Amino acid sequence: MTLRIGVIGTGAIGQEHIERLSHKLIGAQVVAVNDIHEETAKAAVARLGIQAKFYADPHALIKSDDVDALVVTSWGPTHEEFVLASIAAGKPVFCEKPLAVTAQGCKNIVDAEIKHGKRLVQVGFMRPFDLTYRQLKATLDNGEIGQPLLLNCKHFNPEVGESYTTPMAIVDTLIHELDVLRWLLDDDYVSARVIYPRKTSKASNHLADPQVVILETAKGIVINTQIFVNCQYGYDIQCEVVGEQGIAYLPEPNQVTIRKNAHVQRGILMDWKKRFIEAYDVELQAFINNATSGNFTSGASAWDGYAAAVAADACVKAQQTGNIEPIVMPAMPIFYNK
Ligand code: NAD
Ligand code: ISE
Repeated sequence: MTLRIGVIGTGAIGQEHIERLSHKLIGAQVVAVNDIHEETAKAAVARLGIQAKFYADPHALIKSDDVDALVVTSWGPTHEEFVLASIAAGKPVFCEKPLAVTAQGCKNIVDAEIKHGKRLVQVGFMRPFDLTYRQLKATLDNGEIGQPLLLNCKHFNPEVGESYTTPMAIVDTLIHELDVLRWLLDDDYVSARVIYPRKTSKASNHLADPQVVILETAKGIVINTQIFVNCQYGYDIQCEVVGEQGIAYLPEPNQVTIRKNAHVQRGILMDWKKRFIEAYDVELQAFINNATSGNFTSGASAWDGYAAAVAADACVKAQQTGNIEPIVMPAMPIFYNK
């Protein structure tokens, strides 16, 4: 069976996902697209050489009998509306992060999914599918460095556009760490604090950059994450776990090492698309398999999206107050037990 997919939002990651669904992965076909910019959607369809109908109305696309499942890759503030409409139509939906821009928005989705009675939602948190994070998790789970005590992480981007603001460092960027570290440590967060170091001259007036977020978990692990989205030199994701018996580092992406002219050199990626390219492939193949079988056995759930958003809300508050803000995570409903 071929899963007929409708894509809402044909910008950067929308086009990446359409390409992998159409030309790389197995069992799916993109048959419908929507974007508020009609020309963007039509140009993407032409460039990628696919047969997909343009729908001016995203809700008509969601309801269409020609569409079995949805991929939502529009701007974050639109996600809640489109995911709720997909659940109302009883159709599986892959939604890029964030699931919704507030914890309450994610909770509305969780409630709708539970009411529907069957899992339909997968969130685009791809890092748990990434080989390097899986290697790091296996090292921790094998007890190779003993109990984890302390983490030092970095989420660095070379630059961001003018529309990027201070809270986006949390809801757009740190949200990946909020998801993957909860999975890596099998733990939940209990508090957050944000510190603003000296500001880079490369950041706009409406962006504090870099930022340091300090999270504490229920097991007492302290996580120090530096977010620096105008670092200039590369797209650099780092994670160092200090344990009772040693330190484990997230492996660097594979790059050739060159020894030349009295230097040892290794490249650093500049683009998020390349750093996690395999993880995006695996997560979307998982979605095709989940949606086709009707059994969501892998990938981030709506509850995972909600958990990250609860922590993100506290981090945004901590940005504003300068205080240590509590993170109170309700117990997971049995519905989401894996
Ligand atoms: P983008 O701006 O390149 O594309 C977004 C597209 O959505 C645009 O074409 C825009 O016209 C369209 N759009 C906006 N409002 C719409 C609406 N109401 N109806 C239909 N289309 C609408 O942004 P992007 O970088 O592709 O990001 C899209 C989403 O994907 C964001 O939520 C972002 O956080 C997420 N993202 C995730 C990753 C990841 O690593 N998982 C990477 C990049 C982006
Ligand atoms: C982008 O929105 C993503 O989600 C990428 O994974 C992230 O690392 C990048 O910083 C964001 O802009």
